Amino acid sequence: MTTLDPLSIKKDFPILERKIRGQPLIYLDNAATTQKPYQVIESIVDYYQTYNSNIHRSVHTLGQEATTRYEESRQTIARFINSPSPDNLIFVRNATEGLNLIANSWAKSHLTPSDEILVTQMEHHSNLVPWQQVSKQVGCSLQFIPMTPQGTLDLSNIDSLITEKTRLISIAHMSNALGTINPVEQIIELGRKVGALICIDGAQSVPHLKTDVQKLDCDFLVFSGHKMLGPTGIGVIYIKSPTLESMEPFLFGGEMVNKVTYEDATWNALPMKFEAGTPNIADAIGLGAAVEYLNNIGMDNIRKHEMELTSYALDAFKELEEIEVYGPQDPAIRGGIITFNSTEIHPHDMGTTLDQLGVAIRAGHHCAMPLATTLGLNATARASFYLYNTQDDIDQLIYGVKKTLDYFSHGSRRP
Ligand code: C6P
Repeated sequence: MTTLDPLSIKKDFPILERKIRGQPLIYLDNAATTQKPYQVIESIVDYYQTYNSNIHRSVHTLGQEATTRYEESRQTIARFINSPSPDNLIFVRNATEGLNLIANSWAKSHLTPSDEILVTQMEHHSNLVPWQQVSKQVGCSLQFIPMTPQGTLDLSNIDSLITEKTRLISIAHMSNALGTINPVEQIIELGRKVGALICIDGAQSVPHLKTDVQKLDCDFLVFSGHKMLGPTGIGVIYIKSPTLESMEPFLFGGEMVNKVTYEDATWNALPMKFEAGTPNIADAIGLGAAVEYLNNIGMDNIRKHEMELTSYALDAFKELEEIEVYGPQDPAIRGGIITFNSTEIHPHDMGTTLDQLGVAIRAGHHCAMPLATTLGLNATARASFYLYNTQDDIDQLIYGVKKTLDYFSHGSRRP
């Protein structure tokens, strides 16, 4: 039995009281972005209403309060992922910017033409395109861990893929397009044997799975605040020492400097060295509030709840013969993401028709076009869950899918 109460959690999310086309909103697009509780919204309002100020600069009271709250938020997030120090965390705009920071500040200066970067066939564009650019610029090669037809990683030839040439392995912990939870621990262990650095794209995993960077022993971890109840425009990158200290910044300007002359400059202490210009103060504080909210519920409870929802949804979809569900069938290696298609209906039509019933899902290639091509698909429909979703939400989804199938197959009345 689940140990969290989604119905009482729902009450913390004002948007979930909304009606869409006269129907209660059933929000199942959490892999794209999650909704925000009062606690997060109020923390942002509180910053702007009571202590709005720039940070790390001003000696006045507001400046000190804002600096304290910004740095407290960094500490809260550092504890959340068990970082050895808050100084290993850099605030960025989102996971995408975090990956670009690694590409520009580490990969371009540390890799050579004989090196290899290893990713998987199921990466989001944000964990693929930056590495394509690095390999073009440096002349190194980009390798791919293939997928099985079930949407898991095919590790049967992994020894020939992770070799002495592999300098960086960058993989999604959880696929946004299939929900697959990848065996990152096993891949990290293999990477360590050949001295490769490991980057984990935690955009889909950090919001849903308890994450311990020391236990994982990864070199880089990136994630986005907006997918874990926090605001948009704020993300985090964790970088392990001493890799962090070996990196040069790629954004230059105010706040990231120590001493500046007309000719040259030296860099500020970590992590400010990588946070050039005025940062996104309000949203960094909002992300701290989001992490406190998640801590209060408990990440293990969230995972358990999502596994139950996923099993329930997988069973319900099995009853629909016209629907194919992609990705692993075992909820133990799958997050709360159900990607599905019908041979008869374009996923955009599915999404639009479900919207008539108040059910919000995503349709498209989910920013993983090569993965869709590998599966021989242009687009899929995707429902994704979070802590406030209930079995009733899934019932409404299934009802909507049935109505849509009925409407498109038999031309019956629009739902
Ligand atoms: N996936 C989705 O609907 P940003 O946009 O920077 O916050 O996150 C990028 C990103 C990186 N990796 C993975 C695995 C992701 O899922 C995402 C974002 C959203 O699936 C928006 S495309």
